[in-house]
Amino acid sequence: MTGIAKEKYRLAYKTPDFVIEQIDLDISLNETCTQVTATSLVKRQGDHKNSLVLDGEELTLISVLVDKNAVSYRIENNQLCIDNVPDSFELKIETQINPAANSALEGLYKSGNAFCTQCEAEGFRRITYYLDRPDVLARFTTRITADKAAYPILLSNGNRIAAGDNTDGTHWVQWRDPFPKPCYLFALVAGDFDVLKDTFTTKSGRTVQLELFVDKGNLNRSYHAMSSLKKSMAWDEQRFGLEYDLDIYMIVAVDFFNMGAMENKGLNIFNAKFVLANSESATDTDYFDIERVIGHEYFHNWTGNRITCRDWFQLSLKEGLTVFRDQEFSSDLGSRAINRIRNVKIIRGPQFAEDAGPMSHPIRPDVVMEMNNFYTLTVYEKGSEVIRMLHTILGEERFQAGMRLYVSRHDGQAVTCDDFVQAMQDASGIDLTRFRQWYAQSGTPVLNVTDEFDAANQKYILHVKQHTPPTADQKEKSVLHIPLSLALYDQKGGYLGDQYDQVINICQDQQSIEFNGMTEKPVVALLQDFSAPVKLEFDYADQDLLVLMQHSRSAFTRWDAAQTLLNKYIRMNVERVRNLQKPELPAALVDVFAEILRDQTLDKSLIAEMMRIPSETSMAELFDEIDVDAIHEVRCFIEQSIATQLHDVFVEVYQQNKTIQYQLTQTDIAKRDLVSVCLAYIALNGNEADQQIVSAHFHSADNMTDVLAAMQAAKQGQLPVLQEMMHAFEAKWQHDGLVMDNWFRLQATSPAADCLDVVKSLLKHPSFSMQNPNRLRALIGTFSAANPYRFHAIDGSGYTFLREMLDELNHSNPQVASRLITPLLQFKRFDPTRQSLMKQELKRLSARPDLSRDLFEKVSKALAQ
Ligand code: B3K
Ligand code: ZN
Repeated sequence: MTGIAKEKYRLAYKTPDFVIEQIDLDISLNETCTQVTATSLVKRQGDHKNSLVLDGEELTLISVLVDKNAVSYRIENNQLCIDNVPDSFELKIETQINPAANSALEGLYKSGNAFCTQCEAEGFRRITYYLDRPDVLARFTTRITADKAAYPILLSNGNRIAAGDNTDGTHWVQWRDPFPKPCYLFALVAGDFDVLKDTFTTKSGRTVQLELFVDKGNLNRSYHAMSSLKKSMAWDEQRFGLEYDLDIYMIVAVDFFNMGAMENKGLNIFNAKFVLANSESATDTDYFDIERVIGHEYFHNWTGNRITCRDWFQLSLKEGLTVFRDQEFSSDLGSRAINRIRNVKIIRGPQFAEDAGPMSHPIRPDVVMEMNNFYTLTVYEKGSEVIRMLHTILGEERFQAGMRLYVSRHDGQAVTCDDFVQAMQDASGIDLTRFRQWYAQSGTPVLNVTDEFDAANQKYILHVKQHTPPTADQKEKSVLHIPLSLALYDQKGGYLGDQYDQVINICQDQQSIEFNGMTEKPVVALLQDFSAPVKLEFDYADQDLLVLMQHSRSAFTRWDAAQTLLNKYIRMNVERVRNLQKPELPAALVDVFAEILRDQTLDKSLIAEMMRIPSETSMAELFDEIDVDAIHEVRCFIEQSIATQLHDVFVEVYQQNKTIQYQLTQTDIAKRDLVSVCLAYIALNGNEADQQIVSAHFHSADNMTDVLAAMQAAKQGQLPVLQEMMHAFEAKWQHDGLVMDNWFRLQATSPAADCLDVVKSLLKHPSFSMQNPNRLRALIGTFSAANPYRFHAIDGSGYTFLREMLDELNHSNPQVASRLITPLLQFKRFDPTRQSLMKQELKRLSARPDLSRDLFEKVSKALAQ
């Protein structure tokens, strides 16, 4: 294994022995030999004689000076140790690095022709020796020198304070960031870009320069990102009262990036996927995601940058809160219900799976080997659910008072999740003692609810029990504070009033709730808006679910009732298929779908969401042991039954909603969403006329959403027209990797028997590259995570393929490898044959003496189960 795989514990936190208050970086860029000189003011903290110990990886050390004098030092386990340093001194360190050889995309690296950096979590140590921890806050100046012709634009954090030309064809720019920051927020970019400029006037009247840098020729794809940035800045002022603080805000889009984007102070670096869009090349979902991610990184300026994490175990302090903020941003600007539905799907699907697997951890983990492994759905998405519960318990007004207190108390500090909850408690006066357990406990709690109707006394009683099953990391679980939102309806779906629409605080393992004045047994909508990230067990009668689906006041509840009803039939049919019986679907269920489809009062995106059958991966979460074949068969059966029985309705709704000319409006986005769903069902029938509709949709499309809807439909229905569409698409877009990702994804999710062979052959496609994380995710990631039917082929070929890919990526990009491995880690959920095939591949990986720390942590946890 490379490096030392040592576990770090949250409770072992110690304040740093030294602080660095000021660092001046002088960086002379060169592809293979970049010179870095770091001059820092170092101060001893507290009464001790400890040596100065700095982190550094993949560095060539040239010299170390303390107060301008050469000193002796040691390099031990990737750390530079200097003994007997003064209490306060100037430290000057010269190092060399090789950005061209940096395929891990951490630290300073080349993305195409540009230089860029990624320092979170622990990448700054690949630039220079430093106290690479988030609780050391320094003021940075950065002087960059580079060849002027190749790199006319040189960027870093803060304000540009000086620049000049040298006689050797190089030039330099110096930047100063006035805000003290941890080194993970440092950034540097050098390259030749097109730039889109704009300004934003803050609520106090300051003008901020906005600059968006994209690859040459991409300016026509940058406008949406800029308008998203301005919307984010305005929204944060309106909803949270938070104003931007520097005079300039820059965003750079790069092609090679391990994640979505990075919130470096004043200089965000983005995966181009979350910047570039025009109607021809981007889907409605791409547009939405760009706005969301631009918002997310911008919101970090306060929740992350001005107030940061004391240590990396506190990651959810900034990520959970910032995801909550970006979700609220999307909901305030668009449809709250649709946003909620999509976010809840992520929690109930992959997050619940993570919590049930070998990597299960609390939103504030206790033990970490490789920090990059903890940028998880649990820390981000469940973390945001925890913030959302606080919001539900406190209400908007008190929550905002809590935010104001948090900001005023901790601005400029590196703090903990406890500090955040304390501010919420102090501002609201609400005791959050039990609530804090959400930070400490992993796993998915189960809320078991039963009801009782006492006609004689006109009482309706709900009995609620909570428990959290043990997880891989934690056997003992305790009681949580769970906000349970519920509402009562009468048997015909009439709303019984606000007094029966409430949030109940469940704080004990068993609790009963009584409602008086009930002349008939009501229908209860439980866990409205998914008020807590829990699994709900309640034995709903079909009839009650139908009432909620058709009459609930909440769009979310309508969708949720439809899901619950579908889930009942999914469970039942998987059982039937396993017992070699034919699957079946009651006619009444299909009738309800017909009614939903025709309902003119419903939001069209809501109809689309209600008509979508859960994916095979989310269906899997309904079962302890996953039977991929039965699940596939049942899903196909349900889709096919609805497609056949409602064929004419789909055609009718398709025709009514097809948009003519592309417009990025809520109404048209919803229409295209519904049209895509209809088209997929139409393709499942696949007769001559249906194929004609799909083909015409493709050829008449003036935007990427419609193009892909046609291709997706043709793929799902395995229509002959698919070939021609795929060729046309490839011919048109092969020069554009981002757009081609859609093409790779389509083939990676094919239900066809030769899917894996096709995926393997695509590894050699000219648009594919093993170096580009977007391509890797689109082809290999999609095949293994989103095509369970083919990935889990009983001959183990899918597993071997993924392991071979991981073998290759282990060295070149361990972070991406560690993301791609997820489906293999879940082996315990499968039948014995598949389990042993999957384990065999994991064992092969674990036998490698050079396994990266990233993969080692996951593989060893999985095998230890
Ligand atoms: N903070 C970064 C993620 C860094 C991931 C490091 N492996 C992006 C974000 O959450 O906004
Ligand atoms: Zn974030």
